[in-house]
Amino acid sequence: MANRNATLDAKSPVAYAGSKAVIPDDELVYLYRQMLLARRFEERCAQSYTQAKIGGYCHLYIGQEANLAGLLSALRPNWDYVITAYRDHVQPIFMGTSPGAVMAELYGRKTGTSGGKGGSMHLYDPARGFMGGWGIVGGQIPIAIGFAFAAKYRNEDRVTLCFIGDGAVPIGAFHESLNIAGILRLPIVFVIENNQYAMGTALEVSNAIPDLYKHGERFNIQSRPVDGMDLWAVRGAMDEAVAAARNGEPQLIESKTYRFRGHSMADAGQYRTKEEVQEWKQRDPLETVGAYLLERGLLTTDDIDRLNEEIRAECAAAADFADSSPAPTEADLFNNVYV
Ligand SMILES: Cc1ncc(C[n+]2csc(CCOP(=O)(O)OP(=O)(O)O)c2C)c(N)n1
Repeated sequence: MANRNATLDAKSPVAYAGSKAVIPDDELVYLYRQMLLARRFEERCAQSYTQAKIGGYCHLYIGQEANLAGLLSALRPNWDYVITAYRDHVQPIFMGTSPGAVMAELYGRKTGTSGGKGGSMHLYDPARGFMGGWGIVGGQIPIAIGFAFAAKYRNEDRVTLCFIGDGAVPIGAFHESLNIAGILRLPIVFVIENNQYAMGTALEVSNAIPDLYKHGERFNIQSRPVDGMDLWAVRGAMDEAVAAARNGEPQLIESKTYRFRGHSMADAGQYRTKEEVQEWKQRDPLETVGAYLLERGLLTTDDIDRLNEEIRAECAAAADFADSSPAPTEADLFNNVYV
């Protein structure tokens, strides 16, 4: 269970101070490796996109890895449901989907998670509980309600984690879905990943209530903000939220975070200053967790170098696998289609 420090006063900008005790040492090393894998995988995607191996849209998760590890590690593997929008490469990898299958999907190959017909925004691995990346802003939220309702209806104690961008909060489906979750007391955790921008639109331009967690309170959903650059804080908040959701109490977390790269590979980032990006990079979650592991003697710099080497090789192998995989055939066009 989480160690909640100080206060749960929802008005404080960061409700959880993030006690280090929420993550045991051996798990922390594992989570650091998963965060490194997410970062290096996305960097490999950027390279493949530049080489025109990946077509269409490509949204990278770089900078937000404390959310990935803090949220997903609080769930039951191969049991709980996870659903997100289009920034979706790293969640299935964290949940056990092979990086090769994810990269193959990005390359549009038959060996991809959606047979090469979904691409970057439509990864899918239901066997592991990953119920998809979805391209329509806010479109995943009513679908998440369906999973949470099904779990409750079938008397299964599965929790649904629904990732939501700050840009999806003004969308009607967000409010309708929270209302239903509040009425039916669904086992769901909504996580608003507030990375400050929806494409080039800053939070305060598109949201009348910039404290996004407050929307949950309107629907009788326990809600709190958390420092999304702090792995321990995210995990502490999520441990509590998951325990409550499994008891039939819907939950909402607003995680304040930042994406270091553009909205997508095609974004030149004219809407924010270099200084602002640099400021957030000072709080790079990989640096913070890495420094802590070194300081505690849980890893050495040699260990970290070796890990990086290993992971780079894993990502290069994923790209080779994608590159050498066949494209879908003409006949595949008619598979998985309702006629
Ligand atoms: C209904 C709808 N409107 C517009 C778009 C175009 N669009 C794609 S991403 C995006 C911004 C969403 O930002 P946010 O929800 O904050 O997520 P982030 O990209 O920051 O992860 C928009 C407007 C869309 N995909 N769907």
